[in-house]
Amino acid sequence: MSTRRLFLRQLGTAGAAAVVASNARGLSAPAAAGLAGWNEQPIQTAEATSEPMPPEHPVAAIQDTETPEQRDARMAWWREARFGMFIHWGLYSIPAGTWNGKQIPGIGEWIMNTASIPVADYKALAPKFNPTGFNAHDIVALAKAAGMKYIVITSKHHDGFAMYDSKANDFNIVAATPFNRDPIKELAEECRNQGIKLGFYHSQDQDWTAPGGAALKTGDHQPPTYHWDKAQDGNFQQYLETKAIPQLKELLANYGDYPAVIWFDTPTPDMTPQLASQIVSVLNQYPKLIWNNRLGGGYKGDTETPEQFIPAQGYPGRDWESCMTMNDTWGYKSYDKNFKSTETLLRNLIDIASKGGNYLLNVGPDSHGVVPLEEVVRLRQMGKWLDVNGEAIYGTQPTLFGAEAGSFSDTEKDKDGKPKFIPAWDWRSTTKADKVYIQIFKWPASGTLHLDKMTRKVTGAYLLADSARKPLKFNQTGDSIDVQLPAKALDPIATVLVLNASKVGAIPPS
Ligand code: H79
Repeated sequence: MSTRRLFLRQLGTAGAAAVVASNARGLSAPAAAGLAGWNEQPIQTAEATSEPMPPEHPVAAIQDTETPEQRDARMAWWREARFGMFIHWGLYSIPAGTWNGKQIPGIGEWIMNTASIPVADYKALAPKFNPTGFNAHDIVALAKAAGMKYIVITSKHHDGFAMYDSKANDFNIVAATPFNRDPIKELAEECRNQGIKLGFYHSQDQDWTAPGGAALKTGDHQPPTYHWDKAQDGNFQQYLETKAIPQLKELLANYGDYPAVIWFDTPTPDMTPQLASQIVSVLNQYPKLIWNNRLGGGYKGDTETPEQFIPAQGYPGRDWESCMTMNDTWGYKSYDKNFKSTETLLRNLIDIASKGGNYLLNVGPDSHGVVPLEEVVRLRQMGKWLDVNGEAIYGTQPTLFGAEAGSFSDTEKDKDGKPKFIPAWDWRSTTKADKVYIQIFKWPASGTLHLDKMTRKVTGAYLLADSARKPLKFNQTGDSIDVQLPAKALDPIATVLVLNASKVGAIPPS
């Protein structure tokens, strides 16, 4: 089996329905150069279907044994949440994209790999790390002001540096830096106080400073390990048993009722079903825990994790979460100013909600522990919109329509030769038991919003941004409805129309 197929397999996506990706910049996914099949959308090919099924797991995961009701209960808060904050923060915020005077291309947290930095040189960053500007209260308050319902922070990224007080390995923020504080503990306390969930990103497979840890290929690094320093060589199983798993145990045990989520990343073929089972045995001891589809070893986890794109049609029947950066890096890079507009970020959130997914939007604090101002500004603007319109996002079900998201081109192909998905940005829709929400991006020039296939009987209409909730006139004939809107949009980005329309009042199909 090719490495690429193995990656798809390990992400649990092989054989699922083909969907083509788009994002609000109109790029087909994954847009980043050199992604080389990693985290690609599932592609149904003869090759994929003819492959043998994944091997039996020595240990069944909780997802394999729980009832649908237990699963619904376990996933309830996450499905309600819709919007979370990803925090990528670590030693890489010191070089911030520059090494030996050279700007290093690519994502900032990959600098050690991309610039082939020797282990000893990278480890020498730790004594320089003293992020006294870090304030857990302010970051949690920022997430809340943005309307985010959970935070996922890097407890250890691929560089192997633990951002918490680890007894299992001393390359960590308490033992190896002058800072001598545990930011994860501080965040856990603040999240508890401010009523928001906390999850931990944990790079279980790649680890570039621990002997035996894996490395994905970049540049001219050589197979089979793609290491660039002898200090990285060792045994993967030993790495797991002496570092990754002991650290996972610490993370699960030492922070009270958190983590609510463990966010694994970049499984490699090293993570066999047997080795992954050792991790699953640990996870199974935390029956409320949610973990993603990136453990490896063929485990599907709880969530699909499209990275830097929004799937054209979501993942019907699966929980999913699009993670994205605001600029072009996860870890802080001083010179990356390519920030998406608040309009794009809000459209993405709405687009994702309309397809039944969550948006995990990243911030990359700098080496002082401070969130860049551009990110703060955008998050606050998103929060303002959500203050007014949040009920059209949180706890909603996907659209009853579907065609509004866009369509597959007759002529343009994506890079796999499949019809390209061209998103449309007129409106989106979300649903609740007694309401249909229409998030209008492009205000109709006619002053009338027309919907086909409105399969519920509408009993009232108003705009969320209208505090008086003035009833709007509408005319419904069968499943076709026209709503008379005011002359101008109430919000420059998205004005939300509410249609009172309950499931019970559904129009019988003619
Ligand atoms: O944590 C963030 C990324 O660091 C991590 N996942 C998100 C959430 C991630 N790791 N790997 N990848 C994403 C994709 C791998 C991309 C690669 Fe490359 C392509 C590795 C080598 C070629 C990008 C380009 C990174 C280095 C060069």
